[in-house]
Amino acid sequence: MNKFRGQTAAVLRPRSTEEVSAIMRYCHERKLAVTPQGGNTGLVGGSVPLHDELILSTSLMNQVYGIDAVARTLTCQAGCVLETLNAALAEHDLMMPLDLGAKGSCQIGGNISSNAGGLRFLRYGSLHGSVLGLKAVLPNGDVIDTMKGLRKDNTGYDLKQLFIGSEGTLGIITEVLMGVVQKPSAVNVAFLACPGYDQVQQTLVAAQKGLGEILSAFEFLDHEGMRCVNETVDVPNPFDSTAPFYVLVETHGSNSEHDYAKLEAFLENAMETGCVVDGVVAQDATQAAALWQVRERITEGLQHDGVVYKYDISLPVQHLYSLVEAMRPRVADLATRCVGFGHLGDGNLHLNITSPTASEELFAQIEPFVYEFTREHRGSISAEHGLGLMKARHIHYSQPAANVTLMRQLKGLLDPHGLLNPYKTVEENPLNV
Ligand code: 2HG
Ligand code: ZN
Repeated sequence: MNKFRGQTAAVLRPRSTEEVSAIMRYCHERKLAVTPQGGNTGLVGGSVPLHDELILSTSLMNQVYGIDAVARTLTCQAGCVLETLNAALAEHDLMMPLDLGAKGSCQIGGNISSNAGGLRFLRYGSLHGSVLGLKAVLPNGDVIDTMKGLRKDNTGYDLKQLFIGSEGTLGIITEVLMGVVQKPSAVNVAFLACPGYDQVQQTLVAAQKGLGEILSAFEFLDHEGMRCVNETVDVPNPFDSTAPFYVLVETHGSNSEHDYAKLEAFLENAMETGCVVDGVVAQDATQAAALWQVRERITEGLQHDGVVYKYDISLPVQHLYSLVEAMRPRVADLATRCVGFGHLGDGNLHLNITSPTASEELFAQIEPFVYEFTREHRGSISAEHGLGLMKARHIHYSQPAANVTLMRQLKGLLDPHGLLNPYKTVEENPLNV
């Protein structure tokens, strides 16, 4: 994002849990700080060293140990790239339960450390549910091993959960045992235009009702998001005329004709009730991929404007877009664009405001307003990207003081010298970056 610039004396590239353990033991004895780094695709600066931290890169830890097609599990090292894992699983008609735009370079260890959500969370759920086990190296070099691969195991605290979403501040994930899912033999994609946000919400309700268990994604973007991909990355609007909102609906199932008929019936109904004013259903995989491009390339498109102020907010669906509506007049004279898009089915808004160069005046219109609005509506200031460096000091907007105290106590217990990914997540950032 050209926002977080770090420096380091050395990048360490271990190949095994044992090597990571030896590194951490060494660093612990000498009080050397370490920033773990996976595919470096995060959006909140979580993998950037701030002062003189060593980088521990997981990129050489890229072995797939095995796929169990009966138990539906995959065992691998943390540095495996998400897309590579999907390619290996495809041979068994299986796939990973998560998918995100960064799939070509993000690593599974980083996905789990940041508890990445992505495009199909609606259907396959959180990594807190689909990670069945992992190995994590603690700051003192000890190895926590939860790799038994059992789906049910109620013996004491579920320790692996500590490392899911803690952004490499409590331990370094080195090996992973994932619960994986059936690769759907029937995938359908529809792209819809809606006349207003109320109609977008009604379309979501209709999709949940009419498509039920085959609904695998419900993504939305506003007209500013559409204009951005049209102008900056040459992705065309599938429709001749523009609309205030667009929705991408996807189904994953096992019977193509049956799913297609369901999707058509849903669409017909949505058009009859006026929730949808225009709609197209992909006729083949190429067309489906082209429709996905409109949604998936917004992040890249925004980058073309220069500086991007990026927010990843959880809000109740009915209040979700009012944040964009409240923000737009505040930034109108200063920003290039103010775009709202995201995972509507999960109540997750991506609010992005762009400008040619960094502007304090613009920033003052955005923060703390965006966080105050989120707190007022009982939302979360980070739905899926994490706190990293960018939002660590704002944790109070989404967590009560006693929760933050317990988090800091846990950090102190596992990492008494504060060596692992310092200044991130639950720690105050001394530089106020
Ligand atoms: C997405 O859903 C990513 O495309 C990135 O989480 C969101 O750029 C963003 O704000
Ligand atoms: Zn997202």
